[in-house]
Amino acid sequence: MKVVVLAGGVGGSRFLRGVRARLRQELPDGSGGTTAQLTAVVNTGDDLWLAGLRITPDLDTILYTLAGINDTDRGWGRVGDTERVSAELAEWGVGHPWFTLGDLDLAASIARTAWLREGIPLHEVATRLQARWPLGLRLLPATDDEVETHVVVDDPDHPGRRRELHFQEWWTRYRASLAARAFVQDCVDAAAPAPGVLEALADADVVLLAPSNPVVSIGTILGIPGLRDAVRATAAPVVGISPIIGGAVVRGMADACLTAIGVSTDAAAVARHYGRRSDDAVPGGGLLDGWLVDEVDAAGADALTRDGIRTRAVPLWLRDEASSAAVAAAALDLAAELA
Ligand code: GDP
Ligand code: FO1
Ligand code: CA
Repeated sequence: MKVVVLAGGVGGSRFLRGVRARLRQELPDGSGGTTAQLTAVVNTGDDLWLAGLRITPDLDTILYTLAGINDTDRGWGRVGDTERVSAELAEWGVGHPWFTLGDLDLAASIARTAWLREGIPLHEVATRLQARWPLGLRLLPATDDEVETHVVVDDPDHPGRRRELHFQEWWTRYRASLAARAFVQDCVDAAAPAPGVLEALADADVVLLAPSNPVVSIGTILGIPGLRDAVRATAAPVVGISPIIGGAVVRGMADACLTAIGVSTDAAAVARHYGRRSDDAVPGGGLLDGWLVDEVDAAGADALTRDGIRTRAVPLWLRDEASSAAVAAAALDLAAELA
């Protein structure tokens, strides 16, 4: 069985850990792995250049989490990392005071940048970085091209004027406190899905939308030309998992992103934003055959099912590998019903 998951960083990695565990239980290969093939198509809109290095937060968060070496308290970077190099760079004013990279994390970015400078495309760089750990899945960037998410805000220094800043500055420096007027995918028109992405979607038996940020993670992946159409065209059922539980985000500031695009922070509203797959009225065309909501949101499930998105309510808290595997099992069961 071939499973493809569209994913952002934290929600994506928590969910992927469960999908991997579930596939190992359901389709064991006899030596602790699985006969299934799991591919994650990962958001690259958060990526940035910093101190001459290419930083890829969502790819790295998934890499470290699935390798079991992530810093769970902080939510990014590697466990037990030190920040000696960043402190030294700060003395020279290199980098941003609001964005600190650990030393081991910097090493990964130095390796990545060295390979990129040799002309090796990002998907191949990602393959090299992940080869070091037996991840049990394939991590693919959504695109090899530099398509960075920018946020249009009211300029805090010049009232009445607008300013465009990198998503990472809006998120990390301003903690999404500046009202977002729009999200822009810089240079998206010239971009293409990374090699392997369209093939994985076309060959998939199941496509899952992780409980990731619907705007700046899943929305950014789907904005790469050709990608949304490939999800719509796959013969596989497409099932999404709600990142919203009981009208609130579980972690992070995705509510600020949803508000900016006029979608309420509500599990059913996010499903309607993605749209029923056969619905051409949704901008870009609808995506979903199935949708998982948390039990506290069960009241809205029947209405969504009547509207053509088959919806199930199960506990959606990804507390640990077991709870995440249970969510993955529910998603795969729903997909099997829809196949
Ligand atoms: P980021 O790239 O690090 O911002 O992470 P993602 O885009 O992958 O995911 C962010 C989303 O994950 C947030 O909107 C959270 O609500 C969601 N999320 C985090 N933990 C959980 C969880 O335990 N359950 C569910 N359903 N969603 C979660
Ligand atoms: N988030 C922060 O809030 N502050 C940081 O200093 C920071 C550093 C950082 C370094 C590497 C990395 O891969 C991620 C990092 N993050 C940091 C997290 C990241 O900026 C965001 O949470 C995501 O990009 C949003 O999904
Ligand atoms: Ca992200």
